[in-house]
Amino acid sequence: MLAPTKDKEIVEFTKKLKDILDKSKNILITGHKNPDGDAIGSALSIYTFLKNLYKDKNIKIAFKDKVPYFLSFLPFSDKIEKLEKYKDSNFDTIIVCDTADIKRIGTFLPKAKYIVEIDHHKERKPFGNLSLVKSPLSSTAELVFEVLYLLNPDLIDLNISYQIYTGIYSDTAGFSYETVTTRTFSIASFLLSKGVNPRIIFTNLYERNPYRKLKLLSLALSRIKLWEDIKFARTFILKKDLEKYKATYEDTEGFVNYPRSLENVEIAAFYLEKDFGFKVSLRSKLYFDVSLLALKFGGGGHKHAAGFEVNIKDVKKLDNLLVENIKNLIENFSF
Ligand SMILES: [Mn+2]
Repeated sequence: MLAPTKDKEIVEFTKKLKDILDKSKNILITGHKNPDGDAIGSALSIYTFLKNLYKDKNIKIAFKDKVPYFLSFLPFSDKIEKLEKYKDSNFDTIIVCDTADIKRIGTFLPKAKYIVEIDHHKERKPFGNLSLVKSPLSSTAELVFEVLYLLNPDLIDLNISYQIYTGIYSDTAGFSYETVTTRTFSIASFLLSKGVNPRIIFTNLYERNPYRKLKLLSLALSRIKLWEDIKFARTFILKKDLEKYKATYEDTEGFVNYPRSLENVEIAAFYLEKDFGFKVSLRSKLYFDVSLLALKFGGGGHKHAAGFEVNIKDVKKLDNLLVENIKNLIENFSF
């Protein structure tokens, strides 16, 4: 049997959260825009748990954007609504998962007496009146698991196990980051004991690519540019490419991993053209902290995965800006 965490902060938070939830009639669970496996997995697991715990409360789950196709296999993903629907609503409690800054919600948050944050990002702008933040930590889903397990381990069913496992798995690229600890594996082991089939999760996350995505990927691969001196590689996708293949933004998910996979590359970027300019995803392989690079452009994230948005419309200009900033960081941090 897995022992519940003894972490004082988590234990204290869980007590306060239980208090708030007991008093709440209307509860909303949400997370950041363009939601990933961790945001959706964390939020869905809380939703499912609270539905198991309270039969008489009004519990909703909503995001700014729709659930990406590779997460639609998750139990109750069909319950996820658009946040827009609740913009004039009043909730007793809103729980926000995996969100470092209220701006990352992507839209207005409805009114609430209590705003609860659960997150694992290092650089944050706190916005809630009750928060639990642990960093470094594999995922928000791991933190949510600790809280739910403290609340009542018997309520963690197979549905919740799938939701949590997916959150941890996708935020660690399949348990491959150094944020993965022996505790992460103990939790994964507990989830497997509930009946999770890891193959189902892997296949849904990574082996449901639409044909158009691979066409788009071949274009992205053909555009990889490498700066050997600073171990940097990047690629990009433009709006007109998406139009050509009738693809959407979510079809570019994971593209940044290809320039990173090059031998001798430490830092990788993927530029995705948007109306305002480019959304830039950053990745590092071993030692470079891309969250520092993202911060220079008003973004953020983690050591190995970060991002920012910029209103530059020219790829070359963006290249030059990134190269210059990487060079500066390398000097400062002795690469
Ligand atoms: Mn996360």
